[in-house]
Amino acid sequence: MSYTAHLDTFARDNLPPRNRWPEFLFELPELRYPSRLNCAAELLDKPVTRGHGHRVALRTPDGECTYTQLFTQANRVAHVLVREMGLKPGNRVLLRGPNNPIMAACWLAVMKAGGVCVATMPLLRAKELIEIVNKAEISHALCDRRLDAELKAALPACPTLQAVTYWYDDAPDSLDALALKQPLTFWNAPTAADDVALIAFTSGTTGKPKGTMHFHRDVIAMCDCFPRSCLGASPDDVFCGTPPLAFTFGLGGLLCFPMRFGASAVLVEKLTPESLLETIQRFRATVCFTAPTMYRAIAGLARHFALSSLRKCVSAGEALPDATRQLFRQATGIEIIDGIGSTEMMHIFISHTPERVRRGATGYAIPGYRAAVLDGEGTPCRPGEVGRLAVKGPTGCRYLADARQKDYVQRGWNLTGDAYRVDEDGYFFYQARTDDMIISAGYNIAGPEVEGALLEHPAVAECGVVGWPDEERGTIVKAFVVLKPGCRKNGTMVHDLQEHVKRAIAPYKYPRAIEFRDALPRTETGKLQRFKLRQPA
Ligand code: 3UK
Repeated sequence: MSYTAHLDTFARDNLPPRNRWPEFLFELPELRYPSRLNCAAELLDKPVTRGHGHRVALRTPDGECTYTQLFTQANRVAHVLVREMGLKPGNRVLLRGPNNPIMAACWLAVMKAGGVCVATMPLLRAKELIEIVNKAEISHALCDRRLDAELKAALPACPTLQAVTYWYDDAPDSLDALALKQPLTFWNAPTAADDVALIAFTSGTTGKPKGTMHFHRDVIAMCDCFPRSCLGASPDDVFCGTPPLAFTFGLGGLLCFPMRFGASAVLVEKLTPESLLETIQRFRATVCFTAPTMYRAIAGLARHFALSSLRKCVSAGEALPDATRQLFRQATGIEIIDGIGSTEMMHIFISHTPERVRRGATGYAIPGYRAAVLDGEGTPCRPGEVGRLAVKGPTGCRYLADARQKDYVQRGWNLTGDAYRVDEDGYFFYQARTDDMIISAGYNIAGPEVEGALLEHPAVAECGVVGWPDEERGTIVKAFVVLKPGCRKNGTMVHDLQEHVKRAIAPYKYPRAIEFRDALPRTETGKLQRFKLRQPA
């Protein structure tokens, strides 16, 4: 067995068998890491010891924090974990809080102490927490006092969870108080590059959540791929955006990427379209990470704000409709950078620079990754043919003790569950989630294409398109539409929207049924929950 700093080897013991791992690629010289690597030492200690400590790392509406301040806070929390809470390297630590500097310091502290971080979405309920705690055999928790209710409700059903500390709290045994008593420096756990650093649970729209395991080297690899090749980040960048740090999209975009480049991140606990725009204006943010629906919402409000600092806007989580791309460019002059990533792959693997955008495409396999579209037998499709997206690179899927490993990883490829086609130049075009392809009267129809057509209609604010059971036709295309304020929900509107779609794309794809809604069901990560639309109200 190779070297590990973990005394508790649960994570390593529960990795999938080697023959079920995807193939990993480390062709780029910058992706060859030493065999001992602690990602927090890399992201935090290095800038401080190299004289960068006085620079701002995190900004919030209440103040800012330098790299040195974040370093000392993370060191103190690491001491609390080890001295006061008895953490042994390899123990799993639940982290629960909104996006703020304490949450960031706690994440870095767990890395420093050699713990395995399991960050959870702030809105998770006791039932979901119980599943995660028991699956990952979590022993320790750091939790924002304001989010304690669901954790407390979960505790009786979580026998492994022995040590819980709260922050944002006046109690004498709060994390805030305990941290104050600790030394300012900490001896980092000498983790192996392939020691598990975090277990990220999939946002999972259906079924039991899956824990995806990522190594210390994976955290650094995600920083050395997408932000290098597509963002061109620099120390003067100010990152902002909406995804929770518990979502790997947010962990990268709002913590690890800025730190890897010596830049700063604005952390705000709750963002609406207006407050995101205010944040960009107030902090002169240069880079923004959020989901397509947010770009659509802020495009309509952008003219009321001074956004001249903004340089790069990254969209991920679900497909970016072309109508949203156009709307946003007209409003701000900025070409959105679309990118597909997944919790299994940790971050983005297909994307593009603003200069190399291609209409309708997510982009090309970014340096470090390879991508292909495969048919049912696993052979590459011809350009233009729709098949299953397959990727490999420096990161990849390793589920925590889960038989579904064999579905995601086949013949060394990671299969994301997305239907894609690729053109002759290697640009990948999203069609739908593989299970969301609508088969109606023998035709394959991709819901997102119909959504894209509907979004070009001036009355449509948001929409979702699914297959709907129909006695005569088996399945029909049905659209759920949220209209813009002041638009009438009536038969004329239905007819108008249908005719609009027939003109925009192949007429057989038009929605035979349209239902108006006030809002659409979405996950905390901004994804449309199509399965909820499919359940008759
Ligand atoms: C879908 C997209 C089309 C796609 C994620 C960036 O979304 C992230 O991770 P999840 O595990 O979901 C993965 C699935 O979401 N998707 C994401 N981005 C796009 N579909 N175009 C896109 N640009 O179905 C994928 O398989 O929640 C995104 C970085 C880190 C992430 N975890």
